[in-house]
Amino acid sequence: MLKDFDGRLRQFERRQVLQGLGAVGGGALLCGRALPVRATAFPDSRGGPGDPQIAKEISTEFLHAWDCYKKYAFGYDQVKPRSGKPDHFFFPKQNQSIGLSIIEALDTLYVMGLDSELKICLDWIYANLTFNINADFNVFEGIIRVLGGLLAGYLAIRDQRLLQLAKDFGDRVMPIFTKSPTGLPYSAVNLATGAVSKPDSILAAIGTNILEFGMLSQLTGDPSYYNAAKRALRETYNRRSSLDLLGGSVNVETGQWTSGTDSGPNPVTDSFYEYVYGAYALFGDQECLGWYRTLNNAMNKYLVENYNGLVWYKTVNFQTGAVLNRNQSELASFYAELVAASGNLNLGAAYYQSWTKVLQSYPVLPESIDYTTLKPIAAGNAFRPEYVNSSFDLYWQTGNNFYAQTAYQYFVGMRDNARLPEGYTILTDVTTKPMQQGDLFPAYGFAENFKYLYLIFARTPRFNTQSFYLSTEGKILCGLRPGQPAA
Ligand code: DMJ
Repeated sequence: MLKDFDGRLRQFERRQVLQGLGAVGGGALLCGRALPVRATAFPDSRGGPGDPQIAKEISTEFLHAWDCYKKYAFGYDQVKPRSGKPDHFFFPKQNQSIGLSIIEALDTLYVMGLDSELKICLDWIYANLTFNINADFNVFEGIIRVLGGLLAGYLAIRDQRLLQLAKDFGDRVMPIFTKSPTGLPYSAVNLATGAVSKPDSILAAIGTNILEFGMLSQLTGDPSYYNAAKRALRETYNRRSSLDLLGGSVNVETGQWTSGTDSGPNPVTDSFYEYVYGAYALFGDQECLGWYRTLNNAMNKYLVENYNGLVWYKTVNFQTGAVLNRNQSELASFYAELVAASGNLNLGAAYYQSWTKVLQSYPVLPESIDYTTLKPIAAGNAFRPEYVNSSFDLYWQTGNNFYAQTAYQYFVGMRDNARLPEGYTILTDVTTKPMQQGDLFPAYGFAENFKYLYLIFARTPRFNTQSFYLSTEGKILCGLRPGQPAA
């Protein structure tokens, strides 16, 4: 019965996409790129049936982190595991939280089959979550974490209350687009009054919203969310240089670039390209695919370089292509999977190999390196998920067990160094022995690291390994199967 109901719902959603989103052409995917169906099983046991024992190890560690949050900070945004204190992520000045870790964890709890924990979270959300908060709100983080979390939660359990909260949140954030003279979004909005602020927006903030806003359009039948997000991408694309490169930030009121630095997949751009391509992968938007191809080709021409046998993305002036630095942020390591998914498996595999080489020296990657020496520039690690994000996607794209093995290596590095008697933590220095531990568990740890790892090794009827799409925050926007039993 549940299956039939889900089938009808999906049909309904498809109609909404095709009718509601004018931008999406006929024959569009309902969601996610279809992965190639493999004729044969993977060469070893990790491919076909997965590895339930490793999956169990991973969910056990997830629970180790989760129990600490529950004990010391439930209902707050994050936990400080060493001091046993809560942490406010969005509204520290107001001393206020919105239960961010709970929102971030919803679909992870679902795919891991942790149903009693999921129920506790849902009860908390229905009783407590409100967005009527009179304070400036960081929209980049808010959209990928809060809106994405509520949507993924809804896609997992199909409770309308989650969708209503997502819509309420989306409506409160919409002024970032509608109040902007250029259509490029402001970086902050007051959730209670709709007042916008911070007009100098970095590329990540301008372009990391079409997946969540598009899904909101798809689920509500209101195309305005998707159209606003797409306009921002178009406005950015139209401001590219004659080399087809982009600067780093724009004043959304004047429309002028405020930084002419193109750092490729590194900050301040990072997930921008992921979302230009994602609009095609998730919604079948061919125009966005064309934009991605143009921009990515230019990066291949002016940014990609082979240095001492490893592939990296240098940072350049977007108008001249002149090299500005050869730093590489760990945040960019997700780009290995994206460049592979979009058609260049050789480059994606090579970029992953570059980061794997660094992982051999530092079992937890430093925040950033100078790739001419492979030495850290910033020696901490904020419990970063980007490398294992690539492991996960490359594993499912290729069926190559190398990606499962290196993901496991990443897991061991994390467990050996970031684990506390209670919970997990960020690291302040990965170059010392033992590594220096900080005192924070970022909420995205419940959305990303453990989920990517788990979904490499687990096989659960709740997740469709043949067709899925995860956002930059690890939210499963396609591929969840509601109403299924746990693994
Ligand atoms: C997460 O919020 C997301 O992965 C985002 O895209 C980049 N930064 C963090 C994790 O490092």
